[in-house]
Amino acid sequence: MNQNLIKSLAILTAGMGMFGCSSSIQKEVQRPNIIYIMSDDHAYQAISAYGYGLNQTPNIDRLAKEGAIFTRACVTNSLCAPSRAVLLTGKHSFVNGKVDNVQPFNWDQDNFPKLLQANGYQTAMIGKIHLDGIPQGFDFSMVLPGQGNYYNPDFLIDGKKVRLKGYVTDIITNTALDWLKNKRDPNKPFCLLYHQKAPHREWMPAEKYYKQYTKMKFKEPATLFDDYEGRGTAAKTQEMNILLNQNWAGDSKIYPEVMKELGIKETSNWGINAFNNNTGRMDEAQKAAWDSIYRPLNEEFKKIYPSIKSDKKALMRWRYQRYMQDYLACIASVDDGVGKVLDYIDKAGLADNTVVIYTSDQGFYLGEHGWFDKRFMYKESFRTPLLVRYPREIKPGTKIDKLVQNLDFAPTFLDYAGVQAPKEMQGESFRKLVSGETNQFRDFAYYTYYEYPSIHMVKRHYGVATQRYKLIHFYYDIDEWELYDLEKDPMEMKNVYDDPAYADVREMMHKKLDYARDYYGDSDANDQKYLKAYLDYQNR
Ligand code: SGN
Ligand code: CA
Repeated sequence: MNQNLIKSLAILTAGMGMFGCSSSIQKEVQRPNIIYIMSDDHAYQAISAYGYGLNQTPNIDRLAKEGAIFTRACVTNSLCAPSRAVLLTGKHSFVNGKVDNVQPFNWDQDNFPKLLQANGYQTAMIGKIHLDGIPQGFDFSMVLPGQGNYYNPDFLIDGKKVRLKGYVTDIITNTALDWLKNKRDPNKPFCLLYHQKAPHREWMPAEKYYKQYTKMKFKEPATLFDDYEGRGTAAKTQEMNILLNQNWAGDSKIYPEVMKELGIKETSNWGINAFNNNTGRMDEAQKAAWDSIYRPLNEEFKKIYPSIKSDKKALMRWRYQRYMQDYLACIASVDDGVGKVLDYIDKAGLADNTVVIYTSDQGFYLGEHGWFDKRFMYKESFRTPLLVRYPREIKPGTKIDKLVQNLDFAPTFLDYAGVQAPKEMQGESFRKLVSGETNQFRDFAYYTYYEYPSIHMVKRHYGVATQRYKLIHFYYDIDEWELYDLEKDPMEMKNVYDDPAYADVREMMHKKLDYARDYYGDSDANDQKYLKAYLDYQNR
């Protein structure tokens, strides 16, 4: 018999009782399909199901309503390419080798799509992957080269470059829908990786949404004007400040000629290029629509700039609003795409047997501590949104507060597919946790970050988090420890590492950290190895 046609059987026994099926009834079920939806830099604060009140994401919220929301899901390394390597391999960065955005990724190593493929699944990857080389493990792949572009983007279709007309988020969604409707083999279970580029910098929204969002005003986070008192050198020396480090043209969309007129110097030497490249890809109609909104916005700015230019707070406030308008407008298109895919699988009768996941490659700062970007093990970038719907096993309205990580995706998906995870995979399946069959899960999360010195200047660090505490070590050109009490100080404003009242906690967390490093096979020698590789790469 054709291996690919063999449908594995699963026995549904206890646990089905809560969905109205008698536990005595044994039912044969097909292996589930998997739709893994991942966006890029989507902060959980910008998903309405998380309750921050910033924006509305009704379609993503459906997953929380009809399935589960994870309130403390987190990543192992808060950066794009490393996060994707962890997703695919189920191994920490220092094991899969992709520790930062610059060093190469080895596609020859094992990954979960390869294993699903070998076990009869049809697999596809559509959208951003940000890992060089030809993707392995997919029957079909259509990916953006590198970061990709928002307007009229280039794609690599099974390795061949084509330029497609339109808005990137819509193109990725339409391609995913087309694959689901017309390209896949209905006789096989499938695994689709549907990866948006949005809402990555420089936040270029679709016409429908910039028209709406540029008129909106958003609430400011409590720590927008943080002075980093109570934190260490790393928080004080980063380059992620909205006022100081966002580009005027590239990020805030101030036209270069307007900057000139107002005497504004661009923040970085690529800010104006970024603006020109992004708008330069538009065709005449796209550009005219863009200008019809962003030109008047620039005119408005010309009027107010003289009165706020020496008022740092007012400038920060203006730039924060500008940032949120474009960032959240990008998310509106992402949310529409999720709605279309959910509608399709519901109408096609696939809903019951499809695990749908929504997540981001990491979290993001939306003005907390005055920041944008990610990288730190601090809350907003360490956490990532995670919502999962699988009607056959997950009760609607489930909330999970365990420290599930992106490291756990590969083993979880293999578990759903009935495929044994290789013992080299370091994550843990959360299938039974989210179905309610168990409430046991690893009680810590281990984290590493390597890309320094680099853009945003976030120092190298590693650390361990538990539900209650977080211990971080910043190294290389400093040697500083930070300890946070997440219950008393949820915004992580006060490092209590040297507070005598926390002596016992400090010792306990050091033990946890030693345990975690040992458990995953990390060490100072690893840190030095990757540091040397990075510096060699930069000086090559
Ligand atoms: C670009 C961005 C940075 C971002 C990195 C990595 N600047 O360099 O802000 O941190 O990508 O992002 S940009 O103005 O050139 O877009 S990641 O998501 O790919 O890791
Ligand atoms: Ca990212």
